[in-house]
Order: sequence, then C-alpha cells, then structure tokens
Amino acid sequence: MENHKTISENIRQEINIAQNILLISHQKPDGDTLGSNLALLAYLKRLGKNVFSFCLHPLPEKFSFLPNAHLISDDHRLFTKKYDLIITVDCASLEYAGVDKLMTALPQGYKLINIDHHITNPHFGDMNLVIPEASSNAEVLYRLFRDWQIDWDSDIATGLSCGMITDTNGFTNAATSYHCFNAISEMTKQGAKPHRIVKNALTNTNIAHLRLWGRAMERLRESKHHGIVYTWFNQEDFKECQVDETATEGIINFLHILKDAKILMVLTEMKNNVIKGSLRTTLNIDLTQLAKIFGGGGHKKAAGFSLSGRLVYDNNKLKII
Ligand SMILES: [Mn+2]
Repeated sequence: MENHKTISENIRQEINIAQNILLISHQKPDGDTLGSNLALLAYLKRLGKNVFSFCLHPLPEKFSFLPNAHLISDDHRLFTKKYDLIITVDCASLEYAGVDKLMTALPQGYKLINIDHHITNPHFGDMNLVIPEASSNAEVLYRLFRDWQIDWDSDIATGLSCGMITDTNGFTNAATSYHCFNAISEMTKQGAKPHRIVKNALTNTNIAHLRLWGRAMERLRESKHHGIVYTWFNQEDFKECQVDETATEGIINFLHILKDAKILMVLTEMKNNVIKGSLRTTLNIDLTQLAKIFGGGGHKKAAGFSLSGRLVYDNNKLKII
C-alpha cells in the first residue's frame, strides 16, 4: 500500500508539470476503460490541461450517456502530436489496447503512465499503477483521486461509477469488494446515479440480440471431465439474425446463472478467420493460465484469447478447422 502511495504522488507530480496530455482507452471499449478515461479527462480539463482522449474503436451507443462521451476520438492523427504525458487506462498491454503500432509515430519526449487492474499487465509504462485486486480500473483511479484529495464532481463520479458497475457486472462478480462498495457509496454521494448507469450500460439489449443468444443457449454443451460449459456463435448466426458480433456481448455474464458450471466458455467466429474465446468462472480457478495456453490473457476470473480458424460442429464434436 505504501508503494501505491509513492506511485500516486509521483503521478500527481508528473501531471502538475504536464500541459499536453493524451488519454488512451483499449480497443473494443467497455464501460470501465471509457468511464475511467472520461473521469480523468474531466479532472485534467478542470486543472486547465490540454487533454485528448483516444480509443481505436468508436464509443458504443449505450455509453453515450457518459459526460463528455463525444470527446473520445478514434482519429489516428492524435498520434502525430507532441505530448508531455500519455496515460493508458484499463490497458493490459499496448497490443491489447490496439495502439502499439500507432504509438511508434509519436514524437519522443513524453512520459507514459500505465493505470490498470489486469494481473497480466507487464508494467510497460515509465510509471505503473496496477492493482490486480481492484474490481475495475475505475476503482484504481478512485483510489488515486482519493489520495490526491481532489474536489469531486458529478462528471468524475459518473465515469468512475460506470467503470465499477460494468466491470463487476452490476456488483455480481467475485471482484466486488468492500472497497468497491465504499467507492460507489462515495461516488453516489458526489452525484453519480447508479440506477441510470445500470439501465444504460447493463440492460441495453434488444430482441434481435436475444434471438442470437437463443441459438447459443440451444447449443450449450458440457464437458463434464473439465467442468466446462460452453457454446458458440458462427458467422451464419450473425447473418441470419441480422446483427454483428457485438450482439454477443453480455451472454457470458448471463450464463453465470448456471449453478454447476466450473468454467464458462463462449467461442465466437469473427470475420477474417478469427475465433474469439471468452472464459469466466466464479470459483478459485486462475483462468489466465488457461487463456495463456491459447496466447491470451486477462483476469483470474475473466479471461480471453484469439485463435485463427473456423468453427465447425460435426458428428457431435465442435472443431476448429
Ligand atoms: Mn477493466
């Protein structure tokens, strides 16, 4: 903890002397990386800094309720400007964030600060505040702001609450700790509206999505030997249900209602011969070990990986060809 306090103080000093700052969220953004980015943006703007926010992919519609959501940009030209400071939020690595190649275009002379909560984070920054036991990146940022004794406002409180609520799947996963509730309690006092965030960010599905989910539900299989319950989506499903791959989001968390599954796995056949795997557990199993076998990573209880190939179900067996 002492160590975190020292890093907090060092980050504060770097921010004090910086004027031009770029904030980076990870690609295929979720409520944590976006909420964290916008909370930090709100704070830094108030300090009078010149701040830019980048994410490789556009902000999903369901997060447009976040204050200053329109300021998140996917413009690659942001990487040709000169910055004093670059801060990544919720980025397990620069590759995972989708910015490793873009960053090679940046003029030298910036400091890189890495704020995150992924256990696999290799500490790629000049300064690294990585707290794997935190429920979310937003909770790490909450602790940082608390250390700095900032004046809270409802924009900051809303961004941080969005991160904590979405990364804990509405306070239902094992990362939901006393610290998380403590932070949410304070953020609610400072103007966040948890019910609005839940409504916008967690209950944002439609009939076409549920029809797609229905296909995956029907296909649920159990590998008793490994304790894995799994299902999959293929490209025909997306075509026939007239939705894209983002419609699969949320199904793996929904499957937590299964009582006896040790590990949940959803495989999604993406375009261009890529298969995306998502893994979840509520037990004391380290899924990063399993994800690593397939070149992936993530958190102990929520991990993922990518493989190349196509999914084929034949003769009662799911195969990757
Ligand atoms: Mn996160």
